[in-house]
Amino acid sequence: MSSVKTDKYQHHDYYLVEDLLQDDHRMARDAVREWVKQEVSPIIEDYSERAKCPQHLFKGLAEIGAFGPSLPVQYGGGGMDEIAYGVIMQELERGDSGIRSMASVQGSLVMYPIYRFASEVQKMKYLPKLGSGEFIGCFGLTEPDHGSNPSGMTTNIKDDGDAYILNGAKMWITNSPVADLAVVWAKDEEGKIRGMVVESGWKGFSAPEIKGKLSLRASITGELVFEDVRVPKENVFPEVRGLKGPLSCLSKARYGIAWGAIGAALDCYDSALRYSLEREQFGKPIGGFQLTQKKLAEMITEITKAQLLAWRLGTLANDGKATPAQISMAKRNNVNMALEIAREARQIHGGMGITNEYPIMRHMMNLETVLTYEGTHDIHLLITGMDVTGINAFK
Ligand code: TGC
Ligand code: FAD
Repeated sequence: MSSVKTDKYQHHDYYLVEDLLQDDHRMARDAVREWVKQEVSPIIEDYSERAKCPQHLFKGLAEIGAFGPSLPVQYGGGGMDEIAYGVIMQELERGDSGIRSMASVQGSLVMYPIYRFASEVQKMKYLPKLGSGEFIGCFGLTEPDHGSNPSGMTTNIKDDGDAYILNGAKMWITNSPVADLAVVWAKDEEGKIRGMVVESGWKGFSAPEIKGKLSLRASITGELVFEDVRVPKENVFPEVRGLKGPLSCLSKARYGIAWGAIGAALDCYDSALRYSLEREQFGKPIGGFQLTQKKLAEMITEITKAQLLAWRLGTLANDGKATPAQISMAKRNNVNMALEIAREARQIHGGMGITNEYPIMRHMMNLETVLTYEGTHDIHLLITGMDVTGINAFK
C-alpha cells in the first residue's frame, strides 16, 4: 500500500484528468516534467537562497518550447493549443514559480503582444529571437503609484517627428534588468494608452534591480526608467488603443498561471504525502492520524477541483470562448488553493517544513507574489463580482 502511495505523481490525478488530454499534451507535459527534474530541481533551492536568477535556463526553456507554446510556429511559438500551454506552465511551476514566470513573461506578455499588435516587419524582427531565447523580454505596465489601477499611469510619449519621446517609470518588472527589450505601455498626448517595443540599449533606458525580495527569489525583478528615450514610430503598435491592449496580454498570462499554480500545489502535496507516510510519532506514521488525513484529503480535493477548472477553461480557450472573468476566477481560485496547500503541507512537515530540505517554504513564499501579480486576489474577486452583478466596483 505505502509503496503505491509513495510513487511520485501516482495519486495526483484523482479524477483521471490524464484521460482528457491528447497525446501531444501528454508528450509536452512529460518532456517539460523531465526537463524540470534534470535542470531545475537540483539547483533551485540554491539559486533561491542566493536570490539569483538562473539565467542559463532561458535557452533551455526555449528549447523545450516554453515560450509561447500556443503561438504560431512562424512567429517563434510552439503551434500547440491552450491546454498544451497550460500543462507546460503546470510542470514549470512544479519546479518553481519564478521559472514559470520567466516563461509567462517571455511568451504571454512579450511575444503575444508583439504577435497580436505589432506590424509584420516588427514581428519578424523580434519574435524569432524571442522564441529562441536569444532575446529576453519584459513587460512594463505597473508603475510605482499605479498597480491595481494601471489606467492611472503617468508614463507618456510625445510626438517628435519620426519618433516618440518616452518618459516615466515602471515598477516590479520581471526580468527587466536582464532584458534586451521591453513591451511598454504609456499614454500618448491624447491620454490614450499605447503599447511599444523599447530596446534596452537605447539612450535614456535603465532597469535597476529591486533587491530584498523574500518571494520569487530565483526570478529577477527591476524597475524601468525612461528619460527622454527616442522610440521610432515603427516600434509603436499601430492599431491598439486603451487598457484592453495590456489587459488582453494579462488574460493570456493569467490563464497560464491558473495551470501553473496547480504544479506548485502538487509539489507541496507530494512532499507532504510522502513525509506523512515516512515520519512516525506515537508509534505510527503521522499519516495514520485522522487530523493528518483530513489535511491530505482536503488538499487532494482542492487540487482535483483546480485541475478540472483549469481543464475546462482550457477547452473554452481552445474554442475562443474563455472570457476574462472566467480566467480571473481560475487564476484567483487556483493560486489561493496552492498557497493554502503550501501552508497545510508545511504543518505536516513539522519543524522540517521550515527548512530548505523540502520545497514547501520556497513555494509558499513564491505564491505570495503569484497571489498579487497579474491582478491581486481581491481584484480578481471584484472582476467576478462585476461580472455577476453587472455593477463595476472600481468606478
Ligand atoms: P475597464 O474599464 O474595466 O476595461 C478597460 C478596457 O479593457 C477591456 N478589458 C479587457 N480586455 C481584454 N482582457 C481583459 N482581461 C480585459 N479586462 C477588461 C474592457 O472591456 C475595456 O475595453 P473598452 O473597449 O471598453 O475600452 O478598466 P478599469 O480601468 O476599470 O480596470 C479594470 C481592472 C481593475 C480589472 C484592471 O485595471 C485590472 O485588471 N487591474 C489589475 C492590474 C494587473 O493585473 N496588473 C498586472 C501587471 S503585469 C504583471 O503582474 C506581470 S507578472 C509577470 C510574471 O509572471 O512574472
Ligand atoms: P496595490 O494596487 O497598491 O494594492 C495594494 C492592496 O490594495 C492589494 O491588496 C489590493 O488588492 C488592494 N486594492 C487595490 N485596489 C483595490 C480596490 N479597488 N478594492 C479593493 N482592494 C483594492 N507588473 C508588471 O507590469 N510587469 C511585471 O513583469 C510584473 N512582475 C512582478 C513581479 C513581482 C515579483 C511582483 C511582486 C509584482 C510584479 N508586477 C509586475 C506588479 C504586479 O502586477 C502588482 O504588484 C499588482 O498588480 C498589484 O499592484 P501594487 O503592488 O501596486 O498593489
